[in-house]
Amino acid sequence: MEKVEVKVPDIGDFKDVEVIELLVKPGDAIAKDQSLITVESDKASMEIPSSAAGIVRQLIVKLGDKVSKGSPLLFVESDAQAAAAPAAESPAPEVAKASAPEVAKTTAPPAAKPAAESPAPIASSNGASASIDVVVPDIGEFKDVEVIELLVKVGDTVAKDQSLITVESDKASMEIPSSHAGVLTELRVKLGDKVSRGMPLAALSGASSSPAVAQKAVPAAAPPAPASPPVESVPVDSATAAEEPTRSHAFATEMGARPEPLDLGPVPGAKPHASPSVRKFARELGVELTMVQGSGPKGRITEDDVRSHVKGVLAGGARPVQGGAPIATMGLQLPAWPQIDFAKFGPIKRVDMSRIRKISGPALTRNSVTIPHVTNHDDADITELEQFRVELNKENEKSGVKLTMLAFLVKACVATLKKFPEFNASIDGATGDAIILKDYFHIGFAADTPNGLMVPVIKDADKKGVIDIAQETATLATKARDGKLAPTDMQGGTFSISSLGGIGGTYFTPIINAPEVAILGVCRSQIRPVWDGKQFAPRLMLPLSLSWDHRVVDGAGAARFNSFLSKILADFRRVLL
Ligand code: CAO
Repeated sequence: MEKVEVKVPDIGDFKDVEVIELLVKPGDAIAKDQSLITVESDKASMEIPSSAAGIVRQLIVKLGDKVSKGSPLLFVESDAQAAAAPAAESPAPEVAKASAPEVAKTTAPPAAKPAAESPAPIASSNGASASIDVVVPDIGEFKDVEVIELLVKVGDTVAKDQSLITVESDKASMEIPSSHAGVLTELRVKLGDKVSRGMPLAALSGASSSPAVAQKAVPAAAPPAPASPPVESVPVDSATAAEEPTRSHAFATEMGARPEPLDLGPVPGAKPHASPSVRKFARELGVELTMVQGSGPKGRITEDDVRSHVKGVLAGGARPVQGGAPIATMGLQLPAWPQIDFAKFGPIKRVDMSRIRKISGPALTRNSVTIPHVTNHDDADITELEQFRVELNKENEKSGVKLTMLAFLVKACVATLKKFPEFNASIDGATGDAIILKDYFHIGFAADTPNGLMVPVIKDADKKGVIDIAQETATLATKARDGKLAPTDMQGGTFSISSLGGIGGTYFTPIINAPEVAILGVCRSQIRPVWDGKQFAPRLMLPLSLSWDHRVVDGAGAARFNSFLSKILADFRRVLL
């Protein structure tokens, strides 16, 4: 085994840049090219990938550190194969050297960059009112990058070094500044264009004719690390090796970490898409970007989104706003979360939250804070139903299909939802002033998985029999536990059931799975003495806890819902009615 110290590669003038994100932790198995940290300057943010594969043994950097070329990042322990691979294919130090000048040219903030190092723009005139063609400067290996933002428009007076456009790759976003001052007469790119070095960007009139300016372009503002920027690796022990996953694999992992599948809106912990200037703007205002819903292409956050978010917070109110804009956090004035060094009080172990928890946690908080929840509890007598279920399971023992209480509950809920359609509804997210009643019955059920809670959905449960539903819940629960649920498996729910019956408890208060308006919590059934008018009889009672959204439903309706549901569970023939 070899212990390798991974350092920041030669990133030219890009010095003392702040570490804003740690993307790996001790114990992680990392691949070559996997991003280790994110650094950020005024004009760009970039991820620094690793050239070494192996297990992270120690992180040397921490959040807020300022790093430059050669700053140690972490120690990686890799096996012989991992060490051999880079040595044979692309020795990190050599790549670092080869890339250094490019990186040096492209990563420096414009102000700090000697103009002579950058390609000159095409100056069509040297006169006082020269027309200048601004081109994309040398941005190293950064090719065919997408224009995601136009920061100026024709007629604007542009200052030298003012950002003209923002481009973004998988690993970085950066603003491209103007090499000259002048009035913008033509913008030669549009949103979605792919640009590379030397491509025409804009035309300026009245630009300065100073040779110093006309001949020497200002470089691109702190572009990202090149496609595979090298990271210096310093062997500490002996040579190592490990199979090196491909770069596309590393990207796939990153994509997998996005919250897309669950469609839960802004997610703290997830990576927000925002240009460096927006990041800086948000930081200045103390806005957590992960809480801001982006309105730009692919959900990118714009400066206006940050402003709206702040306005929303200051104004209060929790109504969903047209266009999927962020839900204001109701102007809650809350004390800061306690920052405690728990290790002072005893031994601790830090465990990172799973991806699912990072996604579902904020959504649960949103739902809990923004929905006026009320929970009604009730008991259903399932003595006969349970006998029936056990009987059917005996009959079907050989078929391998197990009828669960959950499957009966799904069917009973569908019948109840048909009777009380306001529970199979959503508030219109666009206007907030209408209720959408759904004429389809897609029932979600909470599945406890090693990585956290998932809510797969039984589609068209009204059209399925109890046996089919039992089979489908079993399949979906297995998929959930194996981490194999597809996004579509979790979409479209109209009502949810959270069953803790197999585990225990009496009653609880489930959180509504927005944009649904109600959820049924079920706990473990127990034999209880129930007065039948003459005597106490032992009955199997199922505790029900129905949480509902008071904006859509009232307490009387919820009581009726529970009562109707209990009647169905007590006599399942009622499902037919
Ligand atoms: N009362 C008594 N026993 C019950 C019961 C109930 N309400 N519900 C289930 N059981 C029993 C079953 O009969 C079964 O017993 P046998 O093995 O003897 O037949 C056992 O409990 C296990 O049932 P199950 O859990 O395998 O099956 P299920 O269909 O009832 O549940 C699922 C499936 C996916 C809902 C469940 O596995 C699960 O993940 N539940 C947790 C949901 C959760 O975490 N909710 C909380 C959300 S809020 O954080």
